[in-house]
Amino acid sequence: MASYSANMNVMMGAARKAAVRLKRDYGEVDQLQVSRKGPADFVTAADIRTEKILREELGRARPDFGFLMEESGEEAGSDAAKRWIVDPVDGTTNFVHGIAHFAISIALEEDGELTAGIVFDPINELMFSAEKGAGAMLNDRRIRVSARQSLAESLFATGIPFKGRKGQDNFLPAMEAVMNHSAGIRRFGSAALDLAYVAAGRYEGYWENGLQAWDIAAGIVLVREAGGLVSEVNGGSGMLSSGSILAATPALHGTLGNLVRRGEP
Ligand code: 2AM
Ligand code: CA
Repeated sequence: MASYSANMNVMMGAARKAAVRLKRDYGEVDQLQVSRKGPADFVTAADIRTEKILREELGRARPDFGFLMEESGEEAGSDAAKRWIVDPVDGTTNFVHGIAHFAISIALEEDGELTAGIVFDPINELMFSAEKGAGAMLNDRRIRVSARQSLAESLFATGIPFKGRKGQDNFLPAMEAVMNHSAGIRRFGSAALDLAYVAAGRYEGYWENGLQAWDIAAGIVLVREAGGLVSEVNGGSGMLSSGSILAATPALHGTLGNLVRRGEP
């Protein structure tokens, strides 16, 4: 049996509790597809409901910690050094469209450093978790990044810019370079799960720009604890503030960075 710290148990418990209602809501999205108003408002309500449950559960267990949450923003705690970074539903567009690929993401930041993270896919019951120094797990089993070395056999994930997200002029050349040298590119629509999949060795790497701190905070801990490397696309370390991320196995992080930045490996 895997054993977890008290904070990890708090995070996993909160996610499992919030997931009960979220799954029920997801089951109703399908029926809403046909209604004229569509599911968007309903999903916003589900998002807010999920965040409220997470806020209550985490706040009850750790009353001193602060929060950074997608829907309700920043909330200072009496312990200024600790805060939860929470995305109630990462992959909202999938949720709206009845595609079962989304997750609850919770990270713990202590003294400005990410120390723990969980990404929970409630439909497939996949609990990805990691704590600094303790490794990364998927449903109580240890996970590691992929050992694949060959770029030609490697699979990468990315996020395709949408609705004119700014500053992404370089996306098409980057994608062209990666597709010309790798086994393929996937775009599944949840940054948190993309990072969890890198941690679990499913993708060799992942890059995306224009994200928010709550999309990636937990996934960063997962990839690092699974033995992978995480930086901004330009190589810097300010992922949470810039929303730029490049995560990969140690063997391929430099190569993926080269492909994305300058079009060759
Ligand atoms: P979300 O589902 O919580 O919105 C997909 O490319 C990733 O981008 C998802 O993790 C998604 O998170 C995030 N995302 C979606 N809309 C966004 C926006 N307007 N700004 C930043 N990130 C966004
Ligand atoms: Ca998100």
